[in-house]
Amino acid sequence: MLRQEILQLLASHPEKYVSGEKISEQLNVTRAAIWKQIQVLKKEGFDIVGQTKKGYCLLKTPFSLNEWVFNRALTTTSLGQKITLEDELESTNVRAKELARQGCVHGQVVLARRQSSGRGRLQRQWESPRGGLWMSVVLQPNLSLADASKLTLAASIAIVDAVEELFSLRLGIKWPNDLMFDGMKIAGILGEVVGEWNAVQTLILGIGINANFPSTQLSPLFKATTLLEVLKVEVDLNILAATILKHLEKQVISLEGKAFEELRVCWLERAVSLGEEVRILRGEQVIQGIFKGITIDGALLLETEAGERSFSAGEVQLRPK
Ligand code: BTX
Repeated sequence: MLRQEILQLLASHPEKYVSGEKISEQLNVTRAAIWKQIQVLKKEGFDIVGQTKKGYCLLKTPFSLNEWVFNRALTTTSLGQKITLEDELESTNVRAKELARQGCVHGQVVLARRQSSGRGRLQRQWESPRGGLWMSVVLQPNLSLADASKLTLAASIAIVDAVEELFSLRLGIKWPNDLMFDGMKIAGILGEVVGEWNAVQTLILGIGINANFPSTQLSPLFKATTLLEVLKVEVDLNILAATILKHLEKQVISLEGKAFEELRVCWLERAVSLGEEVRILRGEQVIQGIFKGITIDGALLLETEAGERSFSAGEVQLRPK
């Protein structure tokens, strides 16, 4: 596509002007056609300056999701090699499931700039305004159904590590897989198995990060924050997505190598409320105890007056005391 070729050419001359004549010769198109495409790129958020005698210079790429910028940031070998990017989707998990049923590849990524009906766990709603990172990854790893919950643990670790690498910001994981900053939710993960696991072995990993918007755009009932509020600057969603995928790919590979105990330890190092008194809600029932850690499958270990008990993520909710 001509636009991508123009970008490629400009990006290969960082901070330099490339003349319209040179672009026109190399890409075999008219200068008017180039000018037209440059206007479209500017609308997409590319900061390109044009000077009559010098030509065009690419100053900055957009922070909003853009396929070309995302591909340039990607360093993985399996995750994100194929992507679907839409301006708006009902839910990236729903689209990823459709693609999985049609037989898409391991590592297919679905991205949307906003979701009209984003979902959380247990059919809860996930508010997804423009400016967030709403992404689903289709995983067909060499693991069994029993190990599906380990992949959501791996995703939490990947998000913490990516945010720390890019912004030197340390998030905490609230069991089972909410990402917190200062007691407020900043990201969430929704893992869903598609079809018969043993036949197709597919897990959709939905990742939602409150990034470039203020938390006033979310319901005031949520205890939520965003990267924009914490960092005071907007972040490049393409680099954020690519860095999460890099860390996730590393985790998936080590899980396939059966490094389960390493994963548990990594998760515990990033967890919040560990060793603290917490409440577990099971329907109407409230169980109190000390949060001791997690099992190899991600179940929560609670030390209660009646001894140690374990709870799986599907059945209970964790509340700090
Ligand atoms: P969860 O069930 O742990 O959290 C959902 C709860 O979090 C809601 O009931 C609400 O109280 C609160 N909440 C809703 N929206 C937000 C928000 N933006 N920030 C903070 N708190 C919020 C967490 O579920 C899993 C979320 C996964 C979202 C991703 S986005 C990409 C993919 N597509 C999709 O539909 N879901 C996933």
